[in-house]
Amino acid sequence: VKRLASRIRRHPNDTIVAPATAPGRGSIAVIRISGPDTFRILDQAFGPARPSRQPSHTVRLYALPGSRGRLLDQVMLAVFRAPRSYTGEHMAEISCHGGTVAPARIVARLGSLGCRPARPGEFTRRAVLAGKLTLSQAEALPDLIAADSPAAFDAAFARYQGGLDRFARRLAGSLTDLLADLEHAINFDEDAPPPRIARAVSRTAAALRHELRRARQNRYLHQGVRVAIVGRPNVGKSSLFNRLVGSARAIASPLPHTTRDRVEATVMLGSIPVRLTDTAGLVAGPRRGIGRLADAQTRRAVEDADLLLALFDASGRFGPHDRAVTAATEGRATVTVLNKWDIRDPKAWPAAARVLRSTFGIRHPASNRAFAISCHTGAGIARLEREVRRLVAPVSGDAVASGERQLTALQACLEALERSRSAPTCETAALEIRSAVDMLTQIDPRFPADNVLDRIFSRFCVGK
Ligand SMILES: Nc1nc2c(ncn2[C@@H]2O[C@H](COP(=O)(O)OP(=O)(O)OP(=O)(O)O)[C@@H](O)[C@H]2O)c(=O)[nH]1
Ligand SMILES: [Mg+2]
Repeated sequence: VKRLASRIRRHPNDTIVAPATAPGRGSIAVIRISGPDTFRILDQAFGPARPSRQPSHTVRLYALPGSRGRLLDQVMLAVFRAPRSYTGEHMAEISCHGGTVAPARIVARLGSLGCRPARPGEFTRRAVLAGKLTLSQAEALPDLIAADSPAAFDAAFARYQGGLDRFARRLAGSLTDLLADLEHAINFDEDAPPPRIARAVSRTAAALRHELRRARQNRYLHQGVRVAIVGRPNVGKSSLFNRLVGSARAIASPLPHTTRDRVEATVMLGSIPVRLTDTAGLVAGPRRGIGRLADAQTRRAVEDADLLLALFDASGRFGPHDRAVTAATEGRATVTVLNKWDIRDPKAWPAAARVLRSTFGIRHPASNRAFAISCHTGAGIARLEREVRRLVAPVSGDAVASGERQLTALQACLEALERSRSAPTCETAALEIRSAVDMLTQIDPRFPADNVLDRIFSRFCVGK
């Protein structure tokens, strides 16, 4: 009852109006109106023509009279009766002449007859409250509209079509089955979760981890990806930066500590905008003065980056400063790069790839191959670029999530599953799995809280 009451209270009953097309010159502009008084207001606005008699889901041509007998504009009117409309309410769309005058006049006229100007995203907000769209579907809309490449559009459209709802439902279903299984084990007084359940949890966690990776990568389509080049002083970071950017943007010199500030440039890798950062060299041990400031900048760049290029010098031996680099990149998505391959020291680097891993125990989730390059001759640069491209490329097929809210919930779900894997007893494992299911249901709550709705719809345009 409480839920119902809050739903009724929140269910708006005023009638809203807004232009749905971008302002400026265009052949037509569309004005939307939604709410219980839609047809009363239209009848008053359109005079004897009486749009309330127009059948639902039809379009008619009207001359729209103004207040003093003059015509405001000639328009097409599409009407939609509740509940078969975008918002679930009575709705109409007026297509008038584009530009600034006609739409403003019509909105003002409808306003004078009792409509309120809609807030950003308010039509979609009503659609969500009426159960026409889930929150996740609604959240895909701004990305759909802002997409500036076909790949970005397709990814957002897949989300708009409800990919996440299906994924979350499937996942919640299999976790609920697991819970039943666990409760059965509890009844039989088993201490630790039986191996078959542990295996099933691992499988589910792996599927979720895979999906999260896809989702993060699809996010790059909209937001771009941040790639930072790190390495000890003088390994050729600025030289690589210039190679990748295609011009001498950063100063490269034989002296160590040439670069102090972060230097940034954006390059396109396929359909993905890449924000590339050149950093000051990392060294082992404490630093003073400008060095310390430079070091702080570099560490911030490392933290901000989605992908790191860890650069080493193949012409010399791996030293303590390199160890500072491997420490900084440990556990991060990193591509290992051996530069100065043209003057490499075969004694120091017998083979590029596996050496770093086996000798120094570097483990990077993104790539376990090392790339030999020369910024002087250009050798290996194209291969390195291909690898970066591969790592940040959008995943084909419809990745299901990519809003911050969904990613956070899926990540929390994954963490609960991981905790349940190491749970000592059936009871604690069951507790964690139950909280994992809760995280999934939070993604698309049937009755979203007002502050969640406010945050989401503040990103929308008026009229959407
Ligand atoms: N032989 C050879 N020299 C290189 C290569 N790449 C860079 N260098 C040289 O190495 C020196 C250092 O290059 P930078 O690009 O300034 O190195 P950095 O890592 O940015 O150095 P800091 O900013 O001081 O940390 C320069 O003299 C470059 O010309 C390469 O592939 N082969
Ligand atoms: Mg430099």
